[in-house]
Amino acid sequence: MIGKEIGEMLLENKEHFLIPADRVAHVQLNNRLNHALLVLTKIGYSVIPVLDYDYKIRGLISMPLIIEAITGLEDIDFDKLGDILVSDVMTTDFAVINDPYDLEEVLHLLVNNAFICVASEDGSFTGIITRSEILKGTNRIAHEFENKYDVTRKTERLH
Ligand code: 2BA
Repeated sequence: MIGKEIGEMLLENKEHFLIPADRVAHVQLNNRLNHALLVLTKIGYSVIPVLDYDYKIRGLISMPLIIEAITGLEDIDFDKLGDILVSDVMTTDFAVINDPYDLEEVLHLLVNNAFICVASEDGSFTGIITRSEILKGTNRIAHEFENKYDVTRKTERLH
């Protein structure tokens, strides 16, 4: 469990953790791979969410998934980029949590994921929480904790 004081300090920044949906680059289920490749190349992120027509989160698409889909035994066939749909290639194995989210769960999930998708109960995409935003918050605590609290080491138990 996250300690009470540390947890409270982390939560002071809670509203900054979420990058809202309208600022998250994404593609749609029925986009072709050439469009996804263009978006990923232009924005510079390596993985982005895939949404459906109702703005629900359905998967993630990445450069390696795209390249793998057009790679044959001996060659890469770039002509296939215009034929294959994002929905055929995206991964559906990704971290998603419901809003309002539990900070402890977020911290656990970010150990193995660069970002977590956040959705409302009905699956509508709310945004993402990234490692950088959480690291900014923990960095602040590392610098400010002892300005706010008197910390004394507990005496070690004698065995
Ligand atoms: P990556 O694309 O693998 O990026 C890893 C880290 O590199 C990012 O960590 C960020 O610190 C930096 N970075 C990469 N491309 C950047 C860019 N165009 N502008 C600014 N910084 C960039 P985080 O910021 O913690 O992001 C973690 C992951 O969340 C990213 O992994 C990306 O997959 C996703 N992501 C973050 N912001 C996004 C956004 N606005 N739209 C879509 N996906 C986003």
